[in-house]
Amino acid sequence: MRSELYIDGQWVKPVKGGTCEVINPATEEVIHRIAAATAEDVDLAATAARRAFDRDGWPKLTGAQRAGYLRAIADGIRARQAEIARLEVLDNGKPFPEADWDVADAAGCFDFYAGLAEQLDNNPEEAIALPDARFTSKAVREPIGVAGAIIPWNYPLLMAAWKVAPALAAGCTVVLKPAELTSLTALELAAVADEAGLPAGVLNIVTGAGSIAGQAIIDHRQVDKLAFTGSGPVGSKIMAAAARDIKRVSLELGGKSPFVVFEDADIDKAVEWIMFGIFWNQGQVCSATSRVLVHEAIYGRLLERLIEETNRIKIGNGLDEGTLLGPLVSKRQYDQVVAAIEGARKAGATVACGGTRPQGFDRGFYLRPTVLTDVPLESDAWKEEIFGPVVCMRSFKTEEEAVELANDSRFGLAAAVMSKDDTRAERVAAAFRAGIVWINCSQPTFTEAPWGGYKESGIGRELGRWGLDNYLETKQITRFASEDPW
Ligand code: TXE
Repeated sequence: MRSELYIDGQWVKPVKGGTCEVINPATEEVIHRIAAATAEDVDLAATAARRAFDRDGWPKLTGAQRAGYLRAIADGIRARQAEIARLEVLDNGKPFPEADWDVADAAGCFDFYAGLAEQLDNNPEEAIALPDARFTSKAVREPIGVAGAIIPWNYPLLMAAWKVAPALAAGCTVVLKPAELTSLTALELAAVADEAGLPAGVLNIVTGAGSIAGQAIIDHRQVDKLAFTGSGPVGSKIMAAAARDIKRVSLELGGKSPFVVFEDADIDKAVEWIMFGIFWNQGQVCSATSRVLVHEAIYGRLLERLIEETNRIKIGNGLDEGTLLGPLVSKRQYDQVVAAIEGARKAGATVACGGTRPQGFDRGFYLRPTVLTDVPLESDAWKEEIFGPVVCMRSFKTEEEAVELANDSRFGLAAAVMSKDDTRAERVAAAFRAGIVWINCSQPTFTEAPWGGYKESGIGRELGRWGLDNYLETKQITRFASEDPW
């Protein structure tokens, strides 16, 4: 396990020497200490990234040359996939197969953006038709500069990949701050990049507190673009900092995503997707479908099956074979989710199952997966992100009512619909006010497809070619091409 900062191609101790604890959420043990960066370290990182961008020529490489580094990083991740996945489990608590999947996805993300970096070489210019024949004009894409990326703890390596891969592909250099709770695999990413021969200063990783190291990144004048995934309140701070310095900004914030199940849906399949949609990663998923709306004709039967299956979920240490639900990431997150369940109960909701620590677990931030019914529409449980394995269930009578309830939220990250009637499913998908819509499933995520939210769920899109756009400027070059004087 690494503990130092990775700045300008070197492993260094933080200037002020601070550290923070790494706690295994399955055992509550302190398993390691990592560097706690301060503004001084962030300044070194941002200065190195600036130099790598302005003088050392990272943006001047061809897309194919940058793609070579990205592919080497992808290969480096895959070469140590099991080891990195194990670290992810120790740090975050998620079941090993999910961590393994995340690591494979992170490698795939670097491969995907390698392909897009190559395409930048093939198609760098777009001719623009002008109404005045004496002029010709073209638009070219260029990297923004130094990107400051700040990521959360729910998908530690994958979120790093979602930011670093497109930024490097575009020709930006990066200062990345992982979440203080889960920094181990981001440091491994730095090690992999170092082994891949990535030039010094192109990728810098600073670990530490959000209010100190994170704040220093968003305030730094050498940082041109901020990319953030995390909570709404911090997203607002980042947007305010970006507004002050006119930094480019992309934000992926929380959600309270609906899942509408019509009466013609297969109940067993619906139950499977509902469970995947809210219990995967212990429900600590920004796009979790945490509000489930079921047609009244099947509500009773579906609820019964859901409770039965939920009570069967195998809870345990993420490293144990067969574990489907691990601990929540931290004591704070556990307390927050338990408080949300308590709040729901006080507001009049029924805890149909779960809501307590599982029996036999006296250590670790374990919580039984929870199904809430009778959740009042005005309650926090229905309206606010809980970010834990807690689903709110409700029935509806008509399609119109379902869509209205689904869209009645200040968030708009994801939404799902299940019906055998394709026309209806498409109609509802079109009516959802959300950036990601799933039909007959919930959560499948592809690097190729745009990811991001409507309303308070964020701004901008990650992944796919849209993710590359986040790190590119557009320049017009217009030439006076006439012999006549102006
Ligand atoms: O998030 P924070 P937290 C939601 C979820 C969760 C809640 C709180 O509801 O319960 O947020 O989680 C860095 N300047 N999501 O407190 O604080 C911080 O160090 C710059 C949804 O962990 O937003 C970390 O790296 N950076 C979300 C990152 O921001 C700052 C995933 C996220 O932490 C900063 C995670 C500052 N002033 C939580 N303060 C999703 N959309 O998936 C903090 N940070």
